Amino acid sequence: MKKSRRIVVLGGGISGYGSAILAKKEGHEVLLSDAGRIAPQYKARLDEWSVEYEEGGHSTERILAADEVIKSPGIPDKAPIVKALRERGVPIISEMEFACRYMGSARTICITGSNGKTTTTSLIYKIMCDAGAKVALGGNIGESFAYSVATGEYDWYVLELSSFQLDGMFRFKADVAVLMNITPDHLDRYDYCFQNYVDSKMRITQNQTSRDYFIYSADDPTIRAELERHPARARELPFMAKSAVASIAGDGYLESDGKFTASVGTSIVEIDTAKMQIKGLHNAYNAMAAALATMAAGIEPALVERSIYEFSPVEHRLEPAGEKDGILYINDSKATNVDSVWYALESMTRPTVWIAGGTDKGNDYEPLKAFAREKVHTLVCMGLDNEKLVREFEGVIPNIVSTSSLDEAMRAARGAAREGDAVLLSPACASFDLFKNYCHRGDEFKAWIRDNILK
Ligand code: UMA
Ligand code: ADP
Repeated sequence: MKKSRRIVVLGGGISGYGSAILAKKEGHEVLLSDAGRIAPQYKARLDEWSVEYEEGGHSTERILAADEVIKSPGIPDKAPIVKALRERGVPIISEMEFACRYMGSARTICITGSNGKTTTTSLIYKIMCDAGAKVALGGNIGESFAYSVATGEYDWYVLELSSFQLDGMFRFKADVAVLMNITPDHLDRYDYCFQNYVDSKMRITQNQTSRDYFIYSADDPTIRAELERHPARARELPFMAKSAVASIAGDGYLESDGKFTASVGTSIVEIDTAKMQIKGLHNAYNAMAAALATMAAGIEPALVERSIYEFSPVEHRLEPAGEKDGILYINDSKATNVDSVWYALESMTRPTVWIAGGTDKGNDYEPLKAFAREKVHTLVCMGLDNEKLVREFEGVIPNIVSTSSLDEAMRAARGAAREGDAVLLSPACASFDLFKNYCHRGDEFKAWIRDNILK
């Protein structure tokens, strides 16, 4: 008989309801506890599985008596209940750590990085689906991984992993691990220490053996430095662009003519990035990583090639949002940090009106100035406090306009754009001053274009 344990799940969002249902299905005694409100659709699923839950506060004594706690990734370590659990020595794990115990012989492709996770994960998932694999998508995207383990039968799980999820993973092992890049982000959760965040990202390789694969950007100096200090045990499949590291022959290798070759053993695929629907150097990296990961999972190169060419941008990531009077509008609302905007500007082939701003996360704008000087003729600042952006780009971009609403920003952008230009929303900032989140910001941008320009 399986041993029943007292499991407490903290948080009743996507991660929490899935974990609680899986724990219940596996015969454990479960309490799900949420400090706020649980959404009606999650309550309905919890009721369906007769999972006990509480909301509007945590009943501390009962939670402290748990054998193990599954913590939702959005709950920070400084939350009083988490501190109390640590003081008591109760093990705290993530949804992934818990769910992997019950996934039988299924295998995982896990993707992390500061930028490019969702695009690369979605592309890998598409390639696997198109090839007919029994595959589920989960982690920091879509449905809960634990819920898929509880309710489905899969051979593969494609999991996007945030650093918060990796922090609660100990015995979990990725069969195929993908690390896109490491640049500063989420430092408020890591004591403002970049190395703490780097250590979290490097956990993607933990427990890997020589039978597993580790796919990573060899153009990323932080990853290279980490690997020099802690060599990987898995089979390494680096990807790179020739321009950045000319001397190393890669397993994914982008030539200056825009073609890349990716090879795993005898499987080789050649892709012309000019023919892909996702544009820019960053998307060449994403496609190389996806090609390597799926060939490592045994997918035929011809199928990999077909799906890469078919793949269109994920919403809010350099997504074309319409063209009128020779002006192309591009929605890159998900670009909430400097590195993602660097790649957006890198990929611009037209003179650009750039809309940026919002809640600044302590950004260093210096890396953006060369592309801004070369490609941007107008910067439209869109935020409640634009002072820093205006100051940083004065003398770099000829025309700078300060606005404090989307409507004002869009009118300014349309007024400044000429035939042959691009209007790019790529904010480098969080959206919380004027919008609910980045999706809301991108949706409003597209709605304005639909209602005022394309109609
Ligand atoms: N809560 C408490 N106690 C607290 C704080 C919060 O009970 O002290 C409760 C809230 O009231 C809420 C619940 O916790 O009901 C929310 O938990 P959560 O914030 O972890 O959100 P989930 O809906 O479970 O979604 C999480 C991830 N969210 C975050 O990491 C912030 C989802 O990633 C992920 O898809 C999902 O788990 C499944 O694994 C989203 C995300 O924004 C996409 N990720 C960040 C990002 O991409 O930048 C990291
Ligand atoms: P994540 O899930 O890591 O946030 P996304 O695929 O959602 O990554 O992309 C987030 C932002 O970063 C978008 O603006 C996108 O254009 C940009 N981006 C995508 N891939 C990369 C990459 N490999 N390197 C840098 N920026 C990227």
